[in-house]
Amino acid sequence: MPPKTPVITRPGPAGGWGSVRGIAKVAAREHSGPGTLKTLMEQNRPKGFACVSCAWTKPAEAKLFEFCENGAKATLWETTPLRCMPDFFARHTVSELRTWKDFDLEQQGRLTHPLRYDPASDKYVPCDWDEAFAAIGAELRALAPRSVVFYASGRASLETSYCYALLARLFGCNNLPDSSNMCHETTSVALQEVLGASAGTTVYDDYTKCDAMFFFGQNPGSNSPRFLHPIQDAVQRGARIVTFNPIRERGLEEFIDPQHPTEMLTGKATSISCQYHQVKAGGDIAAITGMCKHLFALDDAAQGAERARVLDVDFIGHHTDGFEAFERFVRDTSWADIERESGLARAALEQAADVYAAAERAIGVYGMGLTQHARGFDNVTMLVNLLLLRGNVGREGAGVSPIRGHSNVQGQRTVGISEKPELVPLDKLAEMFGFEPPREQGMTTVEVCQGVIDGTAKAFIGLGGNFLRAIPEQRAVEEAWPSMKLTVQVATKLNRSHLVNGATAFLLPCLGRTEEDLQESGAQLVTVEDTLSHIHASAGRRTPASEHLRSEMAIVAGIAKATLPANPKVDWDKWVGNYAIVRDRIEETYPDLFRDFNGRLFTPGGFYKGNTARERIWKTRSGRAEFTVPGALQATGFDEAPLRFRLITMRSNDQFNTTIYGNSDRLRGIEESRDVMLINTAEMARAGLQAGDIVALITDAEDGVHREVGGLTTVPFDLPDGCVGAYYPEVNPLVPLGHHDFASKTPAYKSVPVRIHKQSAPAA
Ligand SMILES: Nc1nc2c(c(=O)[nH]1)N[C@H]1C(S)=C(S)[C@@H](COP(=O)(O)OP(=O)(O)OC[C@H]3O[C@@H](n4cnc5c(=O)[nH]c(N)nc54)[C@H](O)[C@@H]3O)O[C@H]1N2
Ligand SMILES: Nc1nc2c(c(=O)[nH]1)N[C@H]1C(S)=C(S)[C@@H](COP(=O)(O)OP(=O)(O)OC[C@H]3O[C@@H](n4cnc5c(=O)[nH]c(N)nc54)[C@H](O)[C@@H]3O)O[C@H]1N2
Ligand SMILES: [Mo]
Repeated sequence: MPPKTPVITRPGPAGGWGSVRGIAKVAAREHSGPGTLKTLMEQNRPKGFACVSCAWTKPAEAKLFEFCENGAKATLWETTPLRCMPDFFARHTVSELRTWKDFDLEQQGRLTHPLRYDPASDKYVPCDWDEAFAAIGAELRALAPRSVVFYASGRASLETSYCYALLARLFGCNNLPDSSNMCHETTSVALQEVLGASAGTTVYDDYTKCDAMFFFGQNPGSNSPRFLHPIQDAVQRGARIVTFNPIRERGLEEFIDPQHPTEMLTGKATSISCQYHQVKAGGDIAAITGMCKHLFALDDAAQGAERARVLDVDFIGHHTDGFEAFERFVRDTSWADIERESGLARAALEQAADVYAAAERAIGVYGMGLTQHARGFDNVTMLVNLLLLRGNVGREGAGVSPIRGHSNVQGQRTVGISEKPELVPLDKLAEMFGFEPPREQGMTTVEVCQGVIDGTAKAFIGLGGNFLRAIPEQRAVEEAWPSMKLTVQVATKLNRSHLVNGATAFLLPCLGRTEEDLQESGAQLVTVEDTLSHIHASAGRRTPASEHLRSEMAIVAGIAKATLPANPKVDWDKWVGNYAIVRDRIEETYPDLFRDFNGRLFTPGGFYKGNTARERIWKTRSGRAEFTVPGALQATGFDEAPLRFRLITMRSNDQFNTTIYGNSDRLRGIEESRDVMLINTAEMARAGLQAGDIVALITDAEDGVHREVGGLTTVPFDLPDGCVGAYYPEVNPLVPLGHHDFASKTPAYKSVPVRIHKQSAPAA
């Protein structure tokens, strides 16, 4: 079958009627009933539930509808009346389902029964919960702890996450990778190193006070749309937004607030960015070096004219380390190198630096455009360098602001889901629960993939997520996966990762966050941490999708009880009966972060976990904030070569990670098909291509592995030279496992070296 032809349109502003239509389409497809609006109204509100979509904060003063297009889609996705029942699995073998599209799998609706994989019939068959737990426990007990992986995808609550991490450690390993290892691990490692705190330093109030925001590779229009409100407010009070992004993302250009009647009726959009710099993928280190170079020039001039300094010399002198080396690096780097590596003109970078120099308070915002590179660490620390030059860390209205992805991904790390034992208070756990916690490093996501390929990983427990779709080196990992002894997936809907199984395999359906979680002491609350480090309670109220579902907490406890020897200090049944007891344990483990945890659950806007860097307490090696000299000017980790392109893997506003809601990338004007390759017209000519040509992308790496994804339609698109774009997760087989950030091992999904192979001309 020839690939479906994409339809190219002129995209409207972010928000507006387009977003309302987007919600309506998903509502129709999910057969949402009238009760759903009631559920939506409870989203992100005090006493309601925390959105299952992104990690943007839930402000103290909620809007009438404190949800966005994508949050609504995520809720409708979870609350669908469609059900994926045992009879469905009786009709389809697992091999057959493996040929289905991701979209069609999830479209079957919510999973309803615990299922065991039966290799004889190649089908999933229903089983009891107790039977499942007993079998999982027996398999686990027979395995060496370090061969077992406990993956988490970033949604499970703080309570469940704490217990999950404890389960792994009581079992004997630190193999606790999570989706963060493919996402913001770069942030956790880099900010910890240079600021001594692994999370962003801003709070909501800072957005209302800043004079400028610098956006590096974060796309709020698609990925955190509620963030557009404070951005719009900031613009309207005169703050300036400067964006660095290879793609002109609509949400950073124009926004119509869908909750503002006049804006909706008049179609009057707010212009967002005052400057938009289409940096080359991987060109941010050079771009920021250029900005810093101009700041030094401005500062030299100010000193010459005896005007106020441009650099915050006081801050630099009292609070930072490594300034001289950094200054030398910037002064020694030539504009020619900066222009070549960033793809931006000197004048453009000077303009960006002028806005920065004029802003008394500036925030640096970033996302996957910085973290998912071979030199992601240098990307992040360069942004910090820029902020440090003018003392923009630890001050009101200023700071560094990574925007996290999954709704509780930051929180999972906070309460112990980490493969890095040094980040976890192991001595405290030892004392609380009377055991000797494992001290050796656990596996990151990349190391898990390697472990599956080389046979050292023998069991995989997935607390949510779609691991096999989200990872790099997808084909080799998928091929090796069945040689594992045990695979267990805890999920709400069927996905690809459930269709490739170990010798023993279970698919365990869980409650979603919108659903009432009834336990012995009554309906339970859970908690999550947002990207601004605020902790919120979340209460589901809907009737569960099936009476056979269990909460994630109960499933983790079920596995734990069946696997671990009895421990009088860990009463799993009591904990499941009342999650408040687990919160007490969390508070006992992390007394500084979770003081009076149960008492502060309903603090408007959540309660703040705190951040030492925000208080200018630097828990770094030098005891100061660190300036860092990057290892190279470009972040791609590979050399230029003729007709070698940098592939940017993209998300659309009609997907949440591997969940594809539909084929409409409305904000980029690409409709009907996701099987596309975006490229600019000059590069198209250089590569001998025409619009509509069907092409394959082939990874341009000299490691002897052939990686290819074909059937992509060539679409002319405004991208920088040398770059092509295609959708995640479809092109994940192209990403080599070894292509990751050198410091954090976050896969370098935003610059994959590829060649283009023309397969055929467009169908007439
Ligand atoms: N609707 C929706 N919302 C989501 C998600 C989703 O899939 N769909 N996923 C959630 C998750 S888990 C996450 S982590 C976040 C992700 O949210 P973001 O951090 O926004 O991630 P991406 O959209 O992958 O990439 C961000 C931007 O980086 C740009 N970019 C690519 N390469 C470069 C570069 O080299 N330099 C610069 N400066 N920019 C670059 C891209 O053009 C894109 O606009 O969103 C969360 N929210
Ligand atoms: N090429 C490329 N690859 C990427 C990225 C990229 O930008 N480019 N981004 C990376 C990033 S940032 C991330 S975070 C990862 C995402 O990787 P994952 O977090 O592993 O993947 P998701 O697609 O978010 O997982 C979706 C599945 O989660 C399950 N689920 C949904 N809700 C719940 C729930 O409440 N409980 C449980 N137990 N299960 C639930 C459903 O079964 C659903 O199918 O992908 C990474 N991969
Ligand atoms: Mo993410």
